[in-house]
Amino acid sequence: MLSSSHWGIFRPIVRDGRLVAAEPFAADPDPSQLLQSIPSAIHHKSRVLRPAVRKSWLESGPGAHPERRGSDRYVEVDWDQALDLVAGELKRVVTGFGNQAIYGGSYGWASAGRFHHAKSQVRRFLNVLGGFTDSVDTYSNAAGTVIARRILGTIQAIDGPGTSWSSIAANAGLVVMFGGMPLRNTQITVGGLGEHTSRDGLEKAKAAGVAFVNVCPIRDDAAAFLDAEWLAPRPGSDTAIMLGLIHTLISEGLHDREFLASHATGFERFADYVMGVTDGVPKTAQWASGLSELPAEAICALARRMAATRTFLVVNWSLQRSEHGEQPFWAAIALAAALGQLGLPGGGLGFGYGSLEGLGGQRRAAPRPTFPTLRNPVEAFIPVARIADMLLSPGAPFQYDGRDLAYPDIRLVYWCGGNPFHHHQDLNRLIAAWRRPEAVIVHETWWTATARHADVVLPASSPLERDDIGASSLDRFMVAMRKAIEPLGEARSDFAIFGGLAERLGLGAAFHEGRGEGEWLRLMYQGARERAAQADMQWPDFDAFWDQGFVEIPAAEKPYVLFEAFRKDPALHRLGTPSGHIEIVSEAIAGFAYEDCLGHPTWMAPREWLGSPLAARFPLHLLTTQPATRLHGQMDMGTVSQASKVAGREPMRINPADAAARGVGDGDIVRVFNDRGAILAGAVLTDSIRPGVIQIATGAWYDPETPGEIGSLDKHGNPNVLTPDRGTSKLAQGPSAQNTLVEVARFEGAVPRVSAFDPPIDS
Ligand SMILES: Nc1nc2c(c(=O)[nH]1)N[C@H]1C(S)=C(S)[C@@H](COP(=O)(O)OP(=O)(O)OC[C@H]3O[C@@H](n4cnc5c(=O)[nH]c(N)nc54)[C@H](O)[C@@H]3O)O[C@H]1N2
Ligand SMILES: Nc1nc2c(c(=O)[nH]1)N[C@H]1C(S)=C(S)[C@@H](COP(=O)(O)OP(=O)(O)OC[C@H]3O[C@@H](n4cnc5c(=O)[nH]c(N)nc54)[C@H](O)[C@@H]3O)O[C@H]1N2
Ligand SMILES: [Mo]
Repeated sequence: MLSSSHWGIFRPIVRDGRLVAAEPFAADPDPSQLLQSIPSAIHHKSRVLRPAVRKSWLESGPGAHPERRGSDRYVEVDWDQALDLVAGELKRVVTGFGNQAIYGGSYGWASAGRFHHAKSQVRRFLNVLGGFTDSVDTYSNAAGTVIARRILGTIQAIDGPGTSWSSIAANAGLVVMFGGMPLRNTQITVGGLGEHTSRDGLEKAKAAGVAFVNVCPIRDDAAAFLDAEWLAPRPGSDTAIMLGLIHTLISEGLHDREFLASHATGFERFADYVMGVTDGVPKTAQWASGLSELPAEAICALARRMAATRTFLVVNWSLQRSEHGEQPFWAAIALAAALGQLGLPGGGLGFGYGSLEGLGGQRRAAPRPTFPTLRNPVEAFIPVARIADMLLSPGAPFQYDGRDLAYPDIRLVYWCGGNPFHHHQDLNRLIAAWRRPEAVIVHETWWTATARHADVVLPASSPLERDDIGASSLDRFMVAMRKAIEPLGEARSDFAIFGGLAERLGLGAAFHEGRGEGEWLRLMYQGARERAAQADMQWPDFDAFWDQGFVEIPAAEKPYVLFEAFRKDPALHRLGTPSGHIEIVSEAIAGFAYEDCLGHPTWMAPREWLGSPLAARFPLHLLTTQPATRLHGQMDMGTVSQASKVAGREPMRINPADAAARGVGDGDIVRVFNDRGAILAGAVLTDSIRPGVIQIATGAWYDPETPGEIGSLDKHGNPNVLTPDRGTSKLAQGPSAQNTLVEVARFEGAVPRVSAFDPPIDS
């Protein structure tokens, strides 16, 4: 019997009704350490066991004391009372303000199963109710996705399939990694996975003689066995480096004029910008050196080396999670076009090979079971990371990808399967915004910070407490996730919760169509199986699949090469752009006349980076990277994450020189602060990080010293207390978490106890 998670398929070992171990799937060559955390997390004291209502709200009704969200205690109620309350609230808001007043964007990763996919469940429910204000794009890759759609006409370079590692190993001489290739991130893929292949892909490329260059503020983001050359730029300077590389290529006649003429549009005009014809500033290697602090000779040498050999560029998603985050992706596309190797085996580029598992895997496209979410009649939406702007400024205008829009007036926020108090930037600003709606309803499995800022919290069962099907488009295995234990406390699946609400609202049949969990799983599997048969894949029937535990989709016979067909015949295989070519100049974007996203890749200094005046007061650049020991905030209470804490706080990696200048020693508790807030963290000294930069992973549960208070010290180390809440630009409006300057000091006070995992319930 199997189950699955975003970090791997596993075999649950159950004793006396308790999960005692999660054994790695036998076919996985490189299973994730995160599996070890599952048993401790499933039975952790921080589970939400019963429906709970915020005290002031229960006593005084909807909207009462919104400033107590975060500090109020909770009262447990029975399911009937909880569902009556939520159904009544939904009715009140829809009747009084219309469906647009419900924000159901509900961003978040939830769990791996395709039926109990929380976000699909909440969407279907709210659509049946008449619709809701939704969100578009992701925190992962908003700027990258929007720019790639416009420049390449597809997001395949971001979402895969990308050029296979096997093609790179066989054909490339050089891999240049902007943002490294951190294997910690490839533990994960959305929807779960049976096979971790990134380490093997890298090892084979190395064994085949491929050389690696790591352009990254953090050395060990490239595995030691790669023996990569380390170039350690200032964070946020990649666009300048790429322009400097292109300048060198043009100056030395190393750019591929033929490819640029036949497959790209606008290179001449862009070249005028690069050479300084249009603005008097030639983007030389020397110029790029001034911004990035990489030696100019290293930039020139890298450009020559790239042009002289088959080169693959890996650009991680992290680079676009910053102000003007569209630019490094656009500049990377221009650089790859100038090198002229897109569509050749082992050449070109791929985004996110070090962001997720599976982008360079060798697989066949196969159908996946999906749960139908139906149509949303409400047209209002926001770019996902603009949530605080929306709540704080109803009616205010904003721009997005060529459209002029306005923020809707939200009265009710519904969250199911995500954690904005983990994922959003500038949490103190979010706390202020979160006081605006009259009701906040959250389904959660654990008492996360988001649950602690809700009015009604409904306990969602964990994946081990229900039947499901696990599948990901980036993996070859589809898995029968069979219920292993009974739900803890009174937890119910999101499907059951929405079913109960729909019944109360007279919408039961429209929501569940008379089917229970088992019938939905059968229907979803059969739909995918029929589509598979049309593609000549024979899958067992549902009962055989359920018995067998998984379906394995054979690997593709030959390596995949991104843009191969387009390269061979750009007229027949036009890109989905207006020109059909790679748009190094985009007339459409130029036409929007955004001052923060021009018609071609452009260097624009961010407001907050080591090159800005603010660095005089806050001289350290904070990178908030993905955590090696958990998935975002998930499993922070688990054994693997807990073992990584330093003095009970989230580790902060700092260069020994920066630490010495502040009298900070290894293992010290430090206060990390800027004008937006302050957190405690535990110092880890390492020369793997360049001076001037510190690293704190996301995901430590927000734990304010004074709950509910704006500006309270976070005792635990959630770096989103410190990050800025700004859109990348008017084009994508993505999150720009990486532009954060801070200062660090030894913490001298009495050390407060971490209380993030204590349920806020009076017994
Ligand atoms: N500073 C900074 N911030 C970042 C990032 C960064 O790089 N820097 N990265 C961003 C990125 S890329 C992302 S994707 C986001 C991630 O942000 P989120 O996806 O919001 O983070 P998770 O912790 O995965 O939250 C998922 C929640 O769903 C709950 N859950 C799991 N299964 C179920 C279920 O079946 N039902 C219900 N109702 N709930 C369930 C989990 O308990 C968990 O609390 O964070 C973003 N935030
Ligand atoms: N273990 C684990 N893996 C995960 C996740 C997790 O929570 N845990 N989350 C998953 C999710 S949702 C996503 S979207 C992906 C995100 O994947 P990414 O966004 O790619 O991940 P990060 O760890 O933020 O960044 C990767 C590396 O980029 C480098 N970097 C940061 N800023 C700069 C810069 O300005 N210039 C250069 N050259 N390098 C820079 C940092 O050294 C960092 O370690 O990760 C996924 N993988
Ligand atoms: Mo993400």
